[in-house]
Amino acid sequence: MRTGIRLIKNANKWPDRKAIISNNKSYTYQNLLNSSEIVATHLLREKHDLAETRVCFLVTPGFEYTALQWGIWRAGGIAVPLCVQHPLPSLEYVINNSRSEILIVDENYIESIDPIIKQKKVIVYKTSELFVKKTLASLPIIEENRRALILYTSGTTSQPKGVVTTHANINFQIETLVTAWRWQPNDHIVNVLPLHHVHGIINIMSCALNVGACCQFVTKFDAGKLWNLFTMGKINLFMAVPTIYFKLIDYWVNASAEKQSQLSDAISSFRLMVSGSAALPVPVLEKWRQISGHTLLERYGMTEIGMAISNPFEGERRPGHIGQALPGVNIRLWNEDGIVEDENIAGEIQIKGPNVFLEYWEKPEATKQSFTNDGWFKSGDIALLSNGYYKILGRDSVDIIKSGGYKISALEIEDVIRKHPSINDCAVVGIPNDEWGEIVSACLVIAKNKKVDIEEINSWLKKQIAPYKLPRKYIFLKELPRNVLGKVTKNKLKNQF
Ligand code: MCA
Ligand code: AMP
Repeated sequence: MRTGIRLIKNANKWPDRKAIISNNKSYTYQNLLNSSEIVATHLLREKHDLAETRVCFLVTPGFEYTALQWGIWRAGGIAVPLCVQHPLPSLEYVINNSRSEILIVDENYIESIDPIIKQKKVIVYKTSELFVKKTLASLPIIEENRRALILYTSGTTSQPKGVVTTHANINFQIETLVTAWRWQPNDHIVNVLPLHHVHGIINIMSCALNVGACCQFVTKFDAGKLWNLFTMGKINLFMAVPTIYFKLIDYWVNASAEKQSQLSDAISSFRLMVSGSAALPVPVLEKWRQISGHTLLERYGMTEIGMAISNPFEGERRPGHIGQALPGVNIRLWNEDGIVEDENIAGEIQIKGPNVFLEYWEKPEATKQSFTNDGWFKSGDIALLSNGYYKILGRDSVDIIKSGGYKISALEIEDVIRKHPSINDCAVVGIPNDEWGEIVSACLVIAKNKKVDIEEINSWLKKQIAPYKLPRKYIFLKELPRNVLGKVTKNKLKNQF
């Protein structure tokens, strides 16, 4: 076999096992191997190796998505998944910033990206074109240390940065979770998460496919439909963001007593249920325990590091805590006094290990800034250790918002809003919310003699930013509260909502 990509190597061990269910169809590992080889052949054209060419793809989660990702890797390319909910400017940003040379698009998104196609800067394929059989090319050998994936993440800069992970990073990120959470070939997981983030791509899809398990895709989250799927009796593993558990609870609470007991029965025999991407509120954990008999396993991760800290598979899963370092991952807390040696003292979570990303794409200065001089990645999350378990206290930046599990930059939204002709100034903050974690909220200063209509602002914004970044609350002020240095006092502003 001619590849160093662990997922491909492993798939050859169990070709006949069921790998994927999507669109009511089942696919084996052999189907994945065959299709990804065809995709790789098409992408290579006459070349021997894509040699880390960036390949963007705007594709609905499912079998084709997975085969394309594998095909890009097998041809030697870097996979750059695009968010299917993003409006044109956000897609354009990722395609241009990654300097992608190839763009793969599902038929149903073609029209929406017509202006990009017309620019003719990238080679565009319709997804179906890459699955047409042809004489197979000889595929390059992919070394583990080659770049594999770029995921865009929002941070303390206005525009998202491309997080580059290598095949070695990905192999390790998968391996540590497979070990810690005891992934098994008989596992059957449902994936309701978007596939432009680590949670959906690594924790669910890739862990399942690494062990010969089955990953079933649902392309749009719907609490009722998901509960229905749970009652079919096939699924035994579930992972999601806290907002999804909140919505599943809401559905259960509103069901009849008979239905409630049917739903609870369906999930009581699951092997494992995991929550992450944002803080799991203790009341949600408690209610889910009452409904399902499961204590949700809460874990902590980040695009730059995959998963780093987790409650145990066996042993105490402590509500309100994220657990302990995963196997092979080094964690320390750091504050202005240096490394935190004692329990109950707050510090920034810093991470070192084979899970940590290679670089921010073409941003050497930002990459350097995100590590300490002795090579630890600075997460920006503040935590303490309490009786051997880490507990998150907050973030060091008020400009990062977590809503529905998505990381959102307040600065990015502010930059867009300020371009509106009726708005003089604005500040965006995250307001705590039981369902969403935080709600994106904007304070607007209207330009003199102008009027604004929230609906008009929202539909104007929708054309420029992803729907999950839209402000859901607005207030209007004559001027923004600022400190003596002229900086907006966002914590003060939050109280005004
Ligand atoms: C949607 N709505 C919202 C928000 N999003 N309201 C407030 N805040 C929001 N963020 C509203 C819409 O306006 C609409 O309202 C209604 O909710 C339904 O909208 P829809 O778009 O259909 O939402 P949904 O499909 O129900 O989405 C909820 C979701 C989604 C499934 C929880 O947000 C999601 O997939 N989140 C997961 C993101 C993720 O994978 N993050 C991982 C990244 P109306 O009905 O009034 O019109 S973090 C990561 O990967 C790291 C490594 C880690 O640790 O895991
Ligand atoms: P992202 O950059 O989208 O990968 O999001 C990573 C961020 O999500 C982390 O830096 C944390 O702030 C947050 N996060 C992930 N898991 C948890 C958790 N279990 N509890 C609190 N915050 C979390």
